[in-house]
Order: sequence, then C-alpha cells, then structure tokens
Amino acid sequence: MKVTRIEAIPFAIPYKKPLRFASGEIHTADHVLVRVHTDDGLVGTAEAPPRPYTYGETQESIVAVIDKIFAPQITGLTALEREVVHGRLDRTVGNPTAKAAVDMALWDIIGQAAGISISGLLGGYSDRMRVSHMVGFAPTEQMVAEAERIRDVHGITTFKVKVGRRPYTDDVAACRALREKLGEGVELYIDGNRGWSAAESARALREMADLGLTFAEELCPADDVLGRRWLVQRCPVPFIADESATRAAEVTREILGGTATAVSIKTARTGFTASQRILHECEGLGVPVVMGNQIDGQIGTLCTVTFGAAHRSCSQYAGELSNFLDMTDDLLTEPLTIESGTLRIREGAGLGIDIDPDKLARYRQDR
Ligand code: MUC
Ligand code: MG
Repeated sequence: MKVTRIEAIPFAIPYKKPLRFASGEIHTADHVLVRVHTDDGLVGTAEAPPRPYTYGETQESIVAVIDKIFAPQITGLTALEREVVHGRLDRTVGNPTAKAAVDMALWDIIGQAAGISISGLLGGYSDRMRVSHMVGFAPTEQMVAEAERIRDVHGITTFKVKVGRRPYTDDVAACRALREKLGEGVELYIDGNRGWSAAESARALREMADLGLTFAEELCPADDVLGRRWLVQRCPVPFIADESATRAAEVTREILGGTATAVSIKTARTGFTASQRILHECEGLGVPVVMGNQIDGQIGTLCTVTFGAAHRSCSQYAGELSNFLDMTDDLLTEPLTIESGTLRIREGAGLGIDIDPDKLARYRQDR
C-alpha cells in the first residue's frame, strides 16, 4: 500500500443548465480527477471541485499543488499512515478540496486492500441516504417547475432553495411559491451563501415564518461576527455553517461563538478523515449535521453518500446528493441513479468508483 504516484487530471464536463447562487455560478464541471497509485497495483480515486468563490482554489491550482507539493510529500508513505500524510499536507495552508481528494483516494486504497467497503470501515449505518435537491436562482416559475420535475421523476421531497439575492423579497416570493405549489409534504430549507446582511436575513426569515422552513444556511457573512450572532439568536430554525466551517477549528469557533447552530459536512473539502473529526465534534456538542454538496460530480457524490450513509447522525436528514443530475455526462462506467428519493452506496471493496476510460479520454483537459 505504498504510494508510488499521484495523478491530478483536469477534466471538464458541461452542465445542461447553469447552477446560480449568491456567491457564484457553475456552467461546467471543471474538476480534477485524483488517482493515487500504490506499489501493489491499487489505485485510489476521488475528485476535487475547484470553488474559487468559496476556497480560492482553481482547477490549475489544484493540479499544481498536488503535482508540485503533495505528491512529493507523500510518495513513499503507505495508505495506512494517514496521520503522517495529513501532517505533511497541512504544512500547506488552504487547498481543502485538493487535500480532501487525496485523503479519500487513500481510504479507497485501504478498502480495496482489505476487501471492505469504505462505508463499512467508516461506520456501516446504512446503504443509502435520502436525497435533498438544491434549487438554484431562476425566475420563480422555473424554480417551481424544476422542483416539481425533480419530485416527480426522482421522488425527491426535500429541497434546499438558494437565496441571498437583492431585493430579498424576490427570494421570499420564490420560497412562498415553492411551498404553495409543492404543498406541506415537502421539506424546504434555504441557503444564502452570505448574500444578505444580518438585517436583511432577519427580515426575510420573519416574512417566511409561516413557510415551515427546516434550516437556514449561511444567510449572512460569518465575518460580520456580531451581526451574525444577533441573527442566529433570533433564527427560528437551526442555522447551518457551511463555508464558514470548513475545518474542525472553524466549527468550534462558529458553534461556541454563537454564530451557527448546525454544520454542513462536505467530503469534497474535508475528505473522510477530517469529516469524521467534525462529525464527532458536532455529536459531542449536540449540533445537527447535514451532508452538503460542493456541486460535486458523480465521483464526489458517491464519496458524500458513502460517508453520510455510514453514520447515524448524518443520515438523520436528507443529504445534498443530486447536483450531478444537471451535468451532461460523467466519468463513472455505471452512472449513479436516484430512485424513490434515495441514493445508494456502491457495494464491494473501497469506494466502488470505476472510471470509464473513453469518457476520461474525451473530457480530460491535459492531452
Ligand atoms: C452550497 O451549499 O453552498 C455553492 C457554493 C459552495 O461552496 O457550495 C455550493 C453549495
Ligand atoms: Mg451552502
């Protein structure tokens, strides 16, 4: 299980329609496929999605940090020496999705070597998760039509609605229309990606008080420390820290500082090793967690569902696992499918990621 080589392969797959939210928009999945090779012929696989508006990473920076810094640092270590690996990776600040992809690829190797599924290694709670679908910015009637289609085609009944536009009343109207058209049988929550001020957020929450929202996520910036604490004290539902809680220490700051009361765990940024630390921290503090989506492709989504389904507290709420539906294609030999509103993990050793070589050849950007 000794690491001999790490590949960081940039690829690009267009979206059928862009996903728009307060901090950015996505037209193409310009991700990086990470493959860690070992001396016994195993290959661990994961993907890193660049999100410059959230972490500062780009596709080029992910490839460069892996090729130039991470690969030389961990070549020669075994996949079982994860504490040593992370000690070396953490000499470089930031770069969360590059580090996370390396971490998950190492877990994939361990699972394959042991002949055990990663889900079993992590916790083995379930083989599936309920799915929550993210509804991006669009005219209200299109947002409603998308949610209805996703419910009717995939059986999904939980929706995270992107908010954070100005004026905030547009988002309030969209959420109201979603509740009216979809009825009481669906679960709705909102994510502002820091687009509103604390005062706008408070007004919006007041005007949506009758909509039965279950969570509110990153409505205003965490850097507005006192404003956000003031808002969270008044928030009628758990307030999820997402981009403000990307490491265990940030989770501590957000929760103990009173600027969040729930946490989004994204394997795309904390892999499996650090995601487990955050999960256990949240469990110890009595803070709910939601499995979030970094606008992952199918590889990243498989990593998320593997982690989420493995743990009881992650499975309490629907996981955000459906963004890949908007992509025109993907790299897996056997595509993921969402049935009756749930997504299953892959059986077998490791993560069960099998890359289609023809698709990789078509979409890779480095040849
Ligand atoms: C989300 O939950 O915010 C959009 C930006 C980002 O960092 O993640 C996505 C989804
Ligand atoms: Mg979010």
